[in-house]
This record gives sequence, C-alpha cells and structure tokens, in this order.
Amino acid sequence: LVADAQAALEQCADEAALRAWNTQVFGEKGLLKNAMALLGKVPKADKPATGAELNRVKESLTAAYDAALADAKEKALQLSLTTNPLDVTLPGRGRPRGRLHPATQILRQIYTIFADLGFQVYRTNEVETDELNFEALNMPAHHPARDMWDTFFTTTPGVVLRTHTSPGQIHVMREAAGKPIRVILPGMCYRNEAISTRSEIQFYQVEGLVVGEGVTMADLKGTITAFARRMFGPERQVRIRSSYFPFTEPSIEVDIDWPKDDPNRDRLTKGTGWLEILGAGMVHPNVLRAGGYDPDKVTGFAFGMGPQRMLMLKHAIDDIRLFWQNDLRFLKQF
Ligand code: FA5
Repeated sequence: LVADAQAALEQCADEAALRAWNTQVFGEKGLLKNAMALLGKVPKADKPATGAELNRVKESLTAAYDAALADAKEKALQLSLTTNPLDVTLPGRGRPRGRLHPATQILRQIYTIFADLGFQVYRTNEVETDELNFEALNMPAHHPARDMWDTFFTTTPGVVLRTHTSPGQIHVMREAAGKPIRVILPGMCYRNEAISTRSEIQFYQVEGLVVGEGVTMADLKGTITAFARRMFGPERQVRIRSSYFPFTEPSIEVDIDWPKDDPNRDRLTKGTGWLEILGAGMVHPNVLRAGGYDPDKVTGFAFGMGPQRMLMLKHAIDDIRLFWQNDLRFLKQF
C-alpha cells in the first residue's frame, strides 16, 4: 500500500494531480480509511501493533504529500517568473491627469473678471416657460422677433428649452424685489438652428444684468470694455455696433478682432476680421415692469455673451463643434 501510494505520488506532475492523489489516499473513501476499517477484523492481539503501523504510514504519506505540494508550488512559481518575466526595475505607468473642460475654464475666467467688478453669480432654469423666454422679454405671442431664436419646444404647451439666458433677468428681478441688481447668469442654451463652425444647437451663454438708479449706457460700455480688455488683452480691438433686441433699447452688439496673424482669419470672420461675442443694451421699460421694477425710478443694462465664441477668439479655434466632440487631442491643449 505504502509503496504504491508513494509511487503514485511521484507521478503527480502538478498541484491539481497532487490534490487528486490526496483525495484518493486520505479522502472519505480513500485507501487509508479503507485500511482503518479493516482494523476491526485483525486479531485482538495484533491490533495495537497494526494500529501503530497504520499511523506511521499516515504520517509518512502526509509528510511526503506536503513536501511534494510545496515543491510543485515552487516549480509553478519559477515557471511563471521565467515564461512571463516581470522587470521590477521598470518605472511605473503614470496615470493620465484630468483637466477642466475648456468651456469650464473660460466660464471661470468670466466669473473671476465679473467678480472683480462686483457681480454675483446667479443660476436659473434651462427649461423655461414661453412667458419668461419671450413674453416677459417684450415679445408677445406671434411677435415677429421670436423668429430671432429658433426654438426647441417641448411636448408640454408653453414650455420651451431656453434659447438664451435672458429669461434669467426676470427671475432675478422678481427675487430681488426692487433692490439694486448686479449679477451674471451663466448656463446652457438650446437653439434649433443649423450647426456650423460658429453655431451649435447647445451652447453656453453668460447673461449680465445691472439695475439701479442712474445706470446709463456709459456704464454698459465701460463694463464691456473693461471686461474685454482683461479677457483678450489690451492689444485686441473691441467694436461696438448698434443692433436690435426686443428686450433692450437702445441695443448694441460687440465684436472682437480675430487674431491678425491667423491664416484662417478671413474664412472664420466671413472676410470682416471681426467675431461677435455678445448682444447688449439698456433694459426695455416693459422688461423692467415685467420684473416688478418701475422704469420711471430705475434704469438698467443687460448683456448676453457666448463664452465658447470667446475661447475661439482667444486661441484661433476654427470650429465650435470641437467643444462637444470630446476629442482628447483638442481638449488636452487647454
Ligand atoms: C441673445 O441671445 C440675447 N439674449 C443677448 C442679449 C442679452 C441682448 C441681454 C441684449 C441684452 P444672440 O442671439 O446674439 O443674443 O446671442 C448672444 C451670443 O450668444 C452671441 O453673440 C454668441 O456669442 C452666442 N451664441 C448665439 N448663438 C449661438 C450658437 N448657436 N452657438 C454658439 N454661440 C452662440
């Protein structure tokens, strides 16, 4: 029995075979259990000697098995080290570092500049009522100026995705309830328009609103110019044109000159050399009234700027669609 078991043990090539051997020898129906069962049939006088012998056999087989198992494990380890060598002196793999999205970066720059000018940040809904997106902004139902904003309507009548951050003006005025206001309102806007190098259907705007006694157009021009100087540097030019918005009177638009040394300048500015960054104006009396302010006592100015367009201007980025494509080759540059 012992000789057979030992011979079988030596034949075991790996750990799995050893464990199978172990079951055969020591298991519930194994050789050793069977031998123990036979002990009952041995004559009484021979029992102690036979029992002791069986114990010795068990011990010696156990020791042989343990040694063989340790040996097999060591061999398996050596094999895996030589067939799959691991160079522990290699430097570790660095994890790629995350970074802020360029749109977030430019938004934060805008917050910083306006914070220095005494503006607070205020956030309002992306899903708006028709009333606030249009009516309270001096555009009654069927007003032709509504066509300036290609609107995404929802299945709920009277509920739209905001086409601009301007409805935030009404939220702020109603909450400030007659007190002076100096805020910016950043957030996402949605327009059902043709996507192009300069226009997305989903984009950021930052609205600005200042309301108080004696606020004038000069304050608006001063604020915008101070902002543009800090955002784009003193060497870049700022152009103010007269314009039209239903919710401001008078209204202006502001352009920045595209970098002169950029070969794509003509194509990206349609030959003008300028790119529009914002619309603005003096808050229309009807809008002040809709917000609960008396236009005979206070005046205000408002603006709505496109942060992504501004980042395009700063870095001569030729396509606004790069922002939401999540191409790391683009994003990693910022
Ligand atoms: C407006 O949306 C007005 N609400 C701005 C305003 C606010 C005027 C307060 C007066 C007082 P406009 O549609 O021009 O205006 O958009 C303002 C800015 O948002 C643009 O100058 C541009 O920078 C950005 N913008 C507009 N449409 C898109 C678009 N499809 N993709 C990316 N940026 C856009």
